[in-house]
Amino acid sequence: MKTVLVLNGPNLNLLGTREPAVYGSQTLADVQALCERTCAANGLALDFRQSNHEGELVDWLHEAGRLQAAGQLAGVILNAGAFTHTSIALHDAIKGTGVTLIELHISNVHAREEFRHHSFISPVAKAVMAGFGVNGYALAIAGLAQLAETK
Ligand code: CA2
Repeated sequence: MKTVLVLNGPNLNLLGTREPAVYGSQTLADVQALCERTCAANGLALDFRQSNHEGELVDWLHEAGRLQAAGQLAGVILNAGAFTHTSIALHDAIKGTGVTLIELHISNVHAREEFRHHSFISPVAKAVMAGFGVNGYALAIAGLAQLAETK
């Protein structure tokens, strides 16, 4: 059974505590439970993580590249939070590992402030998901499962 690695970046540990109009009222633990159910329904295992530190996310992407090369990983779903709009290091890590990655945002970043419109992740992502609320995590897992099947 292949694994899906779901990586969450800075401040996503605060999900459900503030800004419910933008991000909804579910917590990151609720999102993890949703991902567990969706992975199980698609015959996949789940590895779900969150970090506020850019370097830790880079290290996890390197680990993902090794696991994918070994045939153990279906791919990565990355909500890089605000690092989406700033991080050349994450761009380089995704490009350098060649990992299959879906960029995910809970909100529709293109309908928000101008500074959220640019992403360093999109050019190196297989696909981009934004604006479906936390249900986007389930949709991204289903998409990754289909990609893995057609390989
Ligand atoms: O829409 C998304 O998923 C974002 O990646 C969320 C990031 C934001 O910087 C991106 O532009 C879009 C922010 C995550 C912080 O989430 C919080 C949730 C509740 C309370 C405070 C922060």
